[in-house]
Amino acid sequence: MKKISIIGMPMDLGQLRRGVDMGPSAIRYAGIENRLQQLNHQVDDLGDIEIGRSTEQIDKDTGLRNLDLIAAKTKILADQVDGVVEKGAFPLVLGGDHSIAIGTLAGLLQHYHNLGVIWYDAHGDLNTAETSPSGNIHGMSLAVALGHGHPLLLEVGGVHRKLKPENVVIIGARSLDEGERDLIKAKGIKVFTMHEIDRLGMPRVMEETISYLQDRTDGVHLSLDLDGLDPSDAPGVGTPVMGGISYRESHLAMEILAESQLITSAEFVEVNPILDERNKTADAAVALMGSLFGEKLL
Ligand code: B3U
Ligand code: MN
Ligand code: MN
Repeated sequence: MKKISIIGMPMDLGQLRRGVDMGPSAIRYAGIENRLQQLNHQVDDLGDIEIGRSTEQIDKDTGLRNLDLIAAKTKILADQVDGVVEKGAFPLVLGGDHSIAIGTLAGLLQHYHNLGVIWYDAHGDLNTAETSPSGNIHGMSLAVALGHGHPLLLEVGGVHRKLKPENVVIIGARSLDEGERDLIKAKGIKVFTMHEIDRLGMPRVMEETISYLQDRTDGVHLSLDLDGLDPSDAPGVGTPVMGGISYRESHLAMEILAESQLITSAEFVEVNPILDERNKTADAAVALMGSLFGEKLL
C-alpha cells in the first residue's frame, strides 16, 4: 500500500497548442483515483494548482515564451511536491505540458541527494534559450533540472542541488535537436533511443535502466511524456512523432518498474484532450499508471 498524493498542474504555457491545460481533468475523468484505490493504495487528490488565463509573453532578450509565469507557477508546484515528499507520500503529478517538470524536479531535489530520473519521451527536452528552435519551455525542462537554462528557471524552488547527468536515463527519444545531442554527448547522459528499443527490446532496456539507476540513486522519478508513445496509441499530444513506443511495450515497461519498486515519484504529461480521439490518450495514461502502481493481468 502506498500513500499517493495526486497534484493537477493544468499549465499549457510551455508550448503553443492550447488544450493541454485540460490534461488533469481528462486523466481524472478516465478514472485514475478509482484505479489506484482498487490496487489498495490510499489516494489523496490535492486538486489543481491554479494557473489562470494570460496573454502570451515573449521575453525580449531570450525569446522564451511565458518565462515569468512558468517560473512563478512551477515554484508553487515545487512547494507542493516538497510538502508531499515531506509527509512521506508518493507525489503523482498530472500535466499539463512538460515544462511542469521544472517544478516537480525542483521539489524532489530538495529531498534527494542522488535523485534518478527516467525521462520517457520522444524528445530530450534538453534545449536552452540558445539551442531551442521554438522558444518553448516544455523543450527545456530536463536541461533546467541539470542546471542549464535561464536563471529565473534555475531558481525555481530556491537555490538547490541539481540533477546529476549520470542519474538520468532517457527512453524513447527519436526527435533530438542538434544542441540537445551535443549536451547528451558532453554530459554522457544515458539514452535509449527508438533504435536501442528496437534492437534490444523493451525488457532489456528496462532491466539495464534499473540496474544502472539502482545503486547510484536514493529515489527515482518517472517523467512520462505521452508523446513517448506512438501517435497511433496516444494521438492526443501537441508534438506527435511517428515511430514511437507502443502501448504494449509501455505497459511492459511500467510492469517491470513496478516489480523493481524503484520509482518514488511520477508525472504524466502532455495529455491534450482537444487533440485526442475519445480520451484515448488519457485512458492510456491511466492504464499505464495502473501498471506502474502494481496492477497485474492475473
Ligand atoms: N525539441 C523541440 C520540440 C519539442 C520538445 N518537446 C516537445 N517538442 N514536446 C523544441 O521545441 O524544443
Ligand atoms: Mn517532453
Ligand atoms: Mn515529448
